[in-house]
Amino acid sequence: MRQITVTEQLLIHQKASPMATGRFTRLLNELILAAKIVSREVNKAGLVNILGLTGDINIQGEQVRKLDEMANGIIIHRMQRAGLLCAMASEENADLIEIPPQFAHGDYILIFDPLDGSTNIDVNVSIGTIFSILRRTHEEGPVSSEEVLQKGDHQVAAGYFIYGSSTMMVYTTGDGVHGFTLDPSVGEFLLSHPNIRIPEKGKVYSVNEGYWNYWDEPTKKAVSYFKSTDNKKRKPYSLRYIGSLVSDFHRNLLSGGIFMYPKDSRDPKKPSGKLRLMCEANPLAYVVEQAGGAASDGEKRILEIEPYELHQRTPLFIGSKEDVFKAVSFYREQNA
Ligand code: P6P
Repeated sequence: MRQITVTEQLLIHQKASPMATGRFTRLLNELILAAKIVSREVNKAGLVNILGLTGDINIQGEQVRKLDEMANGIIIHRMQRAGLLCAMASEENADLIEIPPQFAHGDYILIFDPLDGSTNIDVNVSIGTIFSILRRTHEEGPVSSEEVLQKGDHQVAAGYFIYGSSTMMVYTTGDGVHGFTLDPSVGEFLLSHPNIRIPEKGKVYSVNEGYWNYWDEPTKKAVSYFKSTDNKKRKPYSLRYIGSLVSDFHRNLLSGGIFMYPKDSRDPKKPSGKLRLMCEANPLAYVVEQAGGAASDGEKRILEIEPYELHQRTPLFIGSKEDVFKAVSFYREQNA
């Protein structure tokens, strides 16, 4: 197959959307450069002493691992100099990240999780970078928090990089979902998965069943449904849970299935579950809907949630449309 680079694909999209300008293409290419550098560091992590903990605790109250910090620093350094952003927000940083005055500014906002799945770093399980791109709502001046706290339906683009057996980039700009695989010999992401469509219904469910005793009834009914049989017509789903959101999501996007991170009663400070709306749920919800799937918090589409706080969390049911609708039906029953 003729090799198509991301740049070519973006230019095709740019031609198709008169609104798109070369600036957006440049923005995505800057992010790709940052991801290539992160990929290089992740892939040699075992050889250089950058595994393990830094001893710091991030805004999420999680221990910061050296690769987390490194990835966060690389992305911030590169994207501050891209001349296309007016602000950034990272899962690792409590507040908005300003663009220093000495660098050119643009009207895009980048929200990202620099290295999701970081607890898996030291055991060589695939991890990833998740990104969401918004456009500011005011013309100029300092970026206000309400310009950043836009609902997921307003995203201009979203996607992720997955650092696994190969490094891939999967993204959408509202014109379908496309997957690219990094060819390290030329340092280019080449189109490997054009127009990804998630199967309407899967055979896999992904959830941490260890939290069973902390779940509410609708969650228990949903999980019980996926593992049950029904007078032999319906076989149970298989449980696949890597504990790395990007990896679990990517497998289900390509092969079908549902990923669930419901709310649970373990931590009263986190009543809505562990995953973050702005830098995890929103970007993956945009990708999955563009691929024909669905994403819900149990009551509404993830992309309809009006954010009130940069690091707010949300329950997440995401994947094949029929499976998500089935899971959500148990919440609807409860609220009926
Ligand atoms: P648990 C990784 O820390 C992460 O944020 C996601 O990548 C992953 O899906 C989830 O947490 C796993 O959480 O509570 O099942 O260990």
